[in-house]
Amino acid sequence: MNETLDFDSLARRLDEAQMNRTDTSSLADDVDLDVDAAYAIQARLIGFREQRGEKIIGTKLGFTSKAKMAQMGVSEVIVGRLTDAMQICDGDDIDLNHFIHPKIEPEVAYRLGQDVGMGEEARDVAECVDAVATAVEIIDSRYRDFRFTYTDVVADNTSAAAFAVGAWQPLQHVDNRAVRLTVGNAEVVGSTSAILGDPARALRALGRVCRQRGIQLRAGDIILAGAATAALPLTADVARCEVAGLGDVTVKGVRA
Ligand code: OOG
Ligand code: MG
Repeated sequence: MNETLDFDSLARRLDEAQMNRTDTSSLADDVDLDVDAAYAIQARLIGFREQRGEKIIGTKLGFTSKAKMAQMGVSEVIVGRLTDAMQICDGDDIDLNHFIHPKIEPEVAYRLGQDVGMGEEARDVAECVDAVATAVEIIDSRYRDFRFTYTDVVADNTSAAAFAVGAWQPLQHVDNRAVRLTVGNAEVVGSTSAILGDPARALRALGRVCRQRGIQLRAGDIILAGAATAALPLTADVARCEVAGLGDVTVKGVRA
C-alpha cells in the first residue's frame, strides 16, 4: 500500500461530492491507488458517515457478473458498506434531488441470522444467512459520468447510494430465477444466474473479501449480492423489481 497518500483528504473529496451532489474526477487522474489503499479510503469515508451518526447495517457486492468483471479487466468482486441512511422502505418515494446521476439495479438481498466472525473462527457466510428477498440498489457514482477505475469505485464505497428490500422470504436456493426491473416504460430482464452463476457464490466471495479487508459481518446485517442485469437510470417514475418466486419491491423516484 502506498503509505504516502493522504487517505483522509481523498475520502473527504468523495464524501463532499456525495454531500453536495456534485461529481468529481477519477482519483486515478491524480494519484496511484492500489486495492489496499482503495479499501483504506473507503473505510475512512464510512468513518465520516459514522461520525455523522449513521449506522452500518450491511454490506454489498459489486462486479459479480462475468460481463462486468471482463469490462473492468478484473477477477475479484468489490465490497462496500450499507448504512441506515441509505435504506428506503418498500413502496416509498425517493427524492432524486439527493443524488448526482442515480441508476437503479435489481438485486437479491440476504439477511444474516448470526455473526460470521473473523479469522480462524470465521464461518461460511452461506451458513449464517436466514432469509432472502428481492431488492433494488440505487447506485450513484461520485465520479463524473460514472467513469472510474477498479480502485476508484472501491474507494467510492462501490457507488452505493440507497437500497430497498422487499418482504423477507424463507431461505431458499435462488439460482436461475427470472429477474425483471422496470422504471416507467424502461425494462431490463435477466436471471439470478448472472450473479456469479448462483447468488450463493456471491456469499462465498463476500466472506473472502471481508476476511481479507477486516470487514465485519454481523447478525441482522443485510447483504446485497450484486446486480443481475445492467442498471437503468432512475427517473421520476415508479421502479419495480421482481425476482420469480421471491416477490417484488417498488420505489418511486420523485423531484421533491
Ligand atoms: C459499481 C457498483 C456495482 C453491482 O451490483 O454490480 C454494483 C457501479 O457500477 O457503479 O453495485
Ligand atoms: Mg449493486
